[in-house]
Amino acid sequence: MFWNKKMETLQGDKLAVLQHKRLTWTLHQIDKVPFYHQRLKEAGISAGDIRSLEDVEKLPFTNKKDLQGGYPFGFLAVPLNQVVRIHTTSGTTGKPTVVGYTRQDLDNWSELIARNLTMVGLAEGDVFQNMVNYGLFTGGLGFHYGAEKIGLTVIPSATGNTKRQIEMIRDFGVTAIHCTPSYALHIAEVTEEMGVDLPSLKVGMFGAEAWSESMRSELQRRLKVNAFDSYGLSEMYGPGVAFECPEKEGLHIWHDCLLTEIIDPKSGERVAEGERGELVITPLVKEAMPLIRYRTGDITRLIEDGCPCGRGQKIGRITGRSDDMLVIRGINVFPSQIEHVLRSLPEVGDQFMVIIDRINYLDEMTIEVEMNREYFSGELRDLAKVQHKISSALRDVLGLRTTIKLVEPGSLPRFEGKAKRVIDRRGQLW
Ligand code: DLL
Repeated sequence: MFWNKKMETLQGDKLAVLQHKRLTWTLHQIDKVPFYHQRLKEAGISAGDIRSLEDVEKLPFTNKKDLQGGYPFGFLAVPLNQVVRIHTTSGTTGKPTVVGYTRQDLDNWSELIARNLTMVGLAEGDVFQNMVNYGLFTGGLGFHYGAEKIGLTVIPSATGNTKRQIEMIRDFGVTAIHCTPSYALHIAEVTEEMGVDLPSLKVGMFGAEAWSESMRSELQRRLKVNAFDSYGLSEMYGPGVAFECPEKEGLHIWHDCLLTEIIDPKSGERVAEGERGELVITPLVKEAMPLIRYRTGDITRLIEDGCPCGRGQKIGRITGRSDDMLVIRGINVFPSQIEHVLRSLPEVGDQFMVIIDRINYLDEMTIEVEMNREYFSGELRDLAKVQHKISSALRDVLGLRTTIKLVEPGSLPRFEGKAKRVIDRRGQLW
């Protein structure tokens, strides 16, 4: 099923002509932002120098720091009275990133969400529970309006009160849910504790944080849903940027609205075709906050080999962020690799927490792992066996020795939004 078949399946020259036309429009739009006006002047480039899509490489990058430097409204290309909504990202360091939307931006955003929901088979008659934060976080309102646009019955349940959420899914005959994968896992856990079935549920759309294939299998098994990965970032509207089709071999990134590149995060050079690197996006139709070559920090690869569903370009599942890569004793580790290993072991329960310390100048990684109740016999000998199994599985994948601390099921924190699973204490003095 398509929402906008023409755009979703546009290919070849027709697509390139449209992208180029929109890129040129974007370059005129960004020129209204003093930051960019100055940047392009310094780089000696004007919109006229971008004669083809390839020329985008001549343009300077934009990164999160630049956006923070423009706090609050320095990146708006339209007067504030044309901005009808503002979202911000929390930002763990420094000022939050502020994103403004014109009415047209909101329409375009809903269009992308509408395409995604239709792509996974949702239509009028489906009942959709949106279990993400409805505030400044883009996941709530973003999905909400796209879902209404295609006529779903939307329940804006937001986060919290998990038992009530589960009752609503059951009582309202909810067919589709949206939340972070960590919250979905918690929903599964509480549903099991309550001993209820959720027979109406068929689709789960999960995103806003990295998750793995093993987590997908687990969520599909425990919630009995068909689980789809959803990627997005506030700077590009929010969710809706890229989404899996039923083939589940990558996420379609909407080529008529977003121009993509993959670069080596260190050198800034483009990587060879199909190689993994940092995703850089130039949005092509953003009015209020146009950007050029925005460095997402997300690590993925482009998949261009054609999808049986007929839609265009895809990105691979995000495997981590260039800035959350941990360097442990010189070895690069992404938290998502740890998650993938842990979730593939049946002895491991629902949650884990990675703690990194520097002891006598050496990095030490301890992973607190909740045990699966079924394997929790209480026998010390069995525990040692499990500990050993987990640490060798991790050593095989990461090439690193880790200390595994098994903890009781249910004892680690649960998350309603994005999970925080790494505590890096190396920089701290006490
Ligand atoms: O997380 C938007 C969103 C809401 C996406 C709901 C999907 C569903 P931000 O808070 O700005 O926006 O965070 C964006 O989250 O750069 C990635 O690092 C990460 N991220 C988002 N989706 C995925 C995903 C929303 N499917 C940042 N897999 C991005 C891995 C993801 N990481």
